[in-house]
Amino acid sequence: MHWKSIAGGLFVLCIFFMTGDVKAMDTTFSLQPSPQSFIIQDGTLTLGKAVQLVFGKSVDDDTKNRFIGILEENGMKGCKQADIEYPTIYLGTRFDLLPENISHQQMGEYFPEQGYKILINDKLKQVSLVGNDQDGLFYAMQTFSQLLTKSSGKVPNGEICDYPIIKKRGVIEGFYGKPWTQKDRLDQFRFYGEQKINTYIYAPKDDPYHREKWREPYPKVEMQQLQELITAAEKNHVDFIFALSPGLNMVFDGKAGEQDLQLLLNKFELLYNMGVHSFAVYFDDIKNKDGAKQAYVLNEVNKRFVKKHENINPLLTVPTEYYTADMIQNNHVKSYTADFSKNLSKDIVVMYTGEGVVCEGISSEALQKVEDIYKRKVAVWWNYPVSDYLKSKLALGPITGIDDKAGANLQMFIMNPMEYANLSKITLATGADYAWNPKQYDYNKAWQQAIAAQYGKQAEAMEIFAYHSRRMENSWAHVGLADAPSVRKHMDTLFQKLQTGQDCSFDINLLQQDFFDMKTASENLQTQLPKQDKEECLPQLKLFEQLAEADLTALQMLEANCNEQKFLYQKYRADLLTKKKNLPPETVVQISEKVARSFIDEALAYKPITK
Ligand code: 14T
Repeated sequence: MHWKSIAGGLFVLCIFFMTGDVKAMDTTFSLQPSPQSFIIQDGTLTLGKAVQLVFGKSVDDDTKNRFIGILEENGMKGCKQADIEYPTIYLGTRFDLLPENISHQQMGEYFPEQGYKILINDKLKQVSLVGNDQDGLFYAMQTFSQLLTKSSGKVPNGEICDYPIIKKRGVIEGFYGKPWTQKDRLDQFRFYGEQKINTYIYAPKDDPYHREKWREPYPKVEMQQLQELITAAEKNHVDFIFALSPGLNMVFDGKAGEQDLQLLLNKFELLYNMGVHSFAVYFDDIKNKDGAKQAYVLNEVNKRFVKKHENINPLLTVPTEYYTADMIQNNHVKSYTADFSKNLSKDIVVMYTGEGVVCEGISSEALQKVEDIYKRKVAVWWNYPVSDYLKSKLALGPITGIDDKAGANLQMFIMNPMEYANLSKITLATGADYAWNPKQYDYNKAWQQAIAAQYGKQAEAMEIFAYHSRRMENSWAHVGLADAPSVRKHMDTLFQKLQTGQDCSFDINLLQQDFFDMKTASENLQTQLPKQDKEECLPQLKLFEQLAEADLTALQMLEANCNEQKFLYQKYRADLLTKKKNLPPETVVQISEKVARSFIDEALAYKPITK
C-alpha cells in the first residue's frame, strides 16, 4: 500500500514556515547528545514554505502537539489543509505502517530500546522520523528540532540512526540546601526531554517530608505540586522516581518497626496512585549502620509493594557505605557492607558514588569491584556538579573521569546537581551526552556545545567565566577539570622567564589579554544574563571581575619590576594590596583560586624591589 493512501486516515496537517533570515548553513550540525550515526548525503531539503504532517496510528496527542510546538518554535505556523506540493514529514513508530521507501527491514531488524531513525530525502521531499518505541519517537523529534534550528530549515539529505548506550540517564535532586522550586523543576523536565535525560529522582535532603518527617504524608498543596511534577515528567519522557530517606529515625525492630515499615508503604502507595512508577529508599549519611536490618526493610518494601503492583520499576537504594573507600578496609569488605549486600534481594538496584563521596572518576576495574561485592550491576550516583560541600564555589565544568568501558556497562548514570538549577544545566547537558554515547564523548566539545546552546549571545562570556570554575576540591573532595589551565600556563611561563631574565613582553601581552577577557566577560554577564542565572552566580561574577582587575594590576607591577621602575612598582604594589584586602574571604565566595586568585600572591611574592 502506498503510504499516501493511508495518510487520509491519519492526522494530516499543514505547517507554514514564516520567512526569516536564512543563516549560512552549518554543515557540522553539532547535535547534543551526539547521535550514534549521522550520514550526510549530497543535497538539502528546504522546508521553506510549508510542510504536511503525517502521523502514524501509534502516535499519541501529546507527541503530536509537542511536534507542532517544535515546528512553531522554529517559526512555522499551522494551517488546516494539506498540499501535496509541500514536503512531508512522517512521524511514527515501528508499530505503524511506514512510508514505502522505508521498509521495516531497512529500518533495521533490531532497533535498540529508545532508538530511532531519521531519513531525509530531497527527491521525495520527505522527512521520516521513526521510533523504535514512544521514547524513540520522542527523541527523534528532539534531534529533528535541533537539526531544524541549526540548519534554519534547510535540512541535509541523509540518515540518522540513534539509540542510547546507558538506558537510564538522569538527575537526582539529592543535595543539601534549598530544594529547587516548582518552577525550577518544571523547567528542568523540559530541558531533560531536550537532552534525552529520562530519569529524575526526587530526594531533596532539606524537604522535611523526604527525610526528617518522612513518616508524614505531604500536605495538600505539596501533593498538588507533586502531581503537577509527575505529569510534567511523563510528558517529557522522564521517569519520576520518588525517594524517602527514613534512616535518621526509622525503627527497625518489633511492633514499632512494623509500624514504621507500614508508614513508609502508605506513603509510597499515595505516590503510586498519583502515577509514580519508580521508588527509592536511601540510607546515606545516617548513624544506624545495621546492614541486615536495612536490607530487611528494603526486601519487605520490594515484596509487599513493588512486586504487588503492576508496572513498577526495580526498587532503588543507596547504602550507608556508598563509596568504595568506605566499603573496604585493609582489603576486607566491612561488616555493614557485607551484611547489607548479602541480605539484599538481587533485584534491588544499588547506587554508589565511586571511590569517594566526591572523586575524580570511575574506572571499569573500580566498578567491577563494587559489582563483585553486590553481585549485581550497580548504578552510579555522581556527585558533580553538586556543590553543597563547597558552597562558595560553582561547578560549571563538564562530566569527566568515568571511563567509557565503565560507562557502557552502567545501567544508570545519575548526576547530583547544585541547588542552582539553571547553572547546573551546563554540566547536566554534558552528562546527558556522556551517558547517551560514552565512547564518542568528548568533554571539551560537549562543554562548549552545552554553553553555546544555553547562552546564545552570551556563550563566549559564559565560557570564559565557567572555564575558571570547574574544579571542586577540599581536603576530601576532588573532582572536575582544573580551572583555566591555559591561563595557569601563561602565568607559569611568565614567572619562569622572569626568573631566568628572559624577555617576557610576549607573555605579559598574553596574560593581559586573558585578564581583559575575564573582566569583559564578567561585566557583560552582569548586565546580560537572564535574571535567574545572574542571581545564581552574582557573588562569583563580582569576585571574578575583582580578580581580573587585581590581576591586571599585578601584571603591571611585574612589568615595572622587570623594567626596574621602582616608583611605579611601589605604586602598583600598594594598589594591589588594597585590591587584595577588598576581596571577600574564600570561605564565602570562590572562583579560580589556584589561577586568578593566587596570581595576586604569586606576583606579590616575586622578588620585590626593596632597595
Ligand atoms: F548517598 C549518596 F550517594 C550521597 O552522595 N549522599 C550525600 C549527598 O546528599 C550530598 O549531596 C553529597 C555531596 O555532598 O554527598 C553526600 O553527603 C555528604 C557526604 C559527606 F561525606 C556530605 C558531606 C560529607 F562530608
